[in-house]
Amino acid sequence: MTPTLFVLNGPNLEWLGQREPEIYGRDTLADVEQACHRAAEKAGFALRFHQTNAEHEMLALIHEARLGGNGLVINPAGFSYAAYPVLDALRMCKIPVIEVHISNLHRRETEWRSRSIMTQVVTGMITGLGTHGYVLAIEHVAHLCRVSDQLGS
Ligand code: CA2
Repeated sequence: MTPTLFVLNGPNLEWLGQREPEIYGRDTLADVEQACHRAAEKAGFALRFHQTNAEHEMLALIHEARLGGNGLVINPAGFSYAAYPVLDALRMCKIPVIEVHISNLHRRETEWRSRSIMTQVVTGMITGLGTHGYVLAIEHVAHLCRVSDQLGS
């Protein structure tokens, strides 16, 4: 069966490419989705790509990924800072979870942006590499799946 990768996007990311291009670049979310589909296909994954502004929808998607997926790439966006139910759901994941932020959280104008609470439960984080961070995250999940297959785990 083809392994499935989930790419989940949090609040306001539907505005990507239309607001603050100096921070988030000019790619739209549709561009990101296309790039993720290409990277997933190349790595032999089926892809589920979603964006939601609703915390309960994000929770449902994380549980879907955790129960039926092989890897999760998530840009929690504004959920990164205070959404403890999202943190709890990510903590339950046994699959690789890569947190992606388009901007470099540590170079932002306010200190709170660098304090994602998700960091403590994810496999790793990519921040500041623009929308290319999503593609790199997919490639890394594919790498982890190959390694765990080789180990027979
Ligand atoms: O850099 C990222 O990817 C962020 O996760 C984007 C979030 C922000 O709250 C994080 O601190 C960093 C969402 C930014 C607000 O929404 C926008 C979306 C597109 C364009 C402009 C703003």
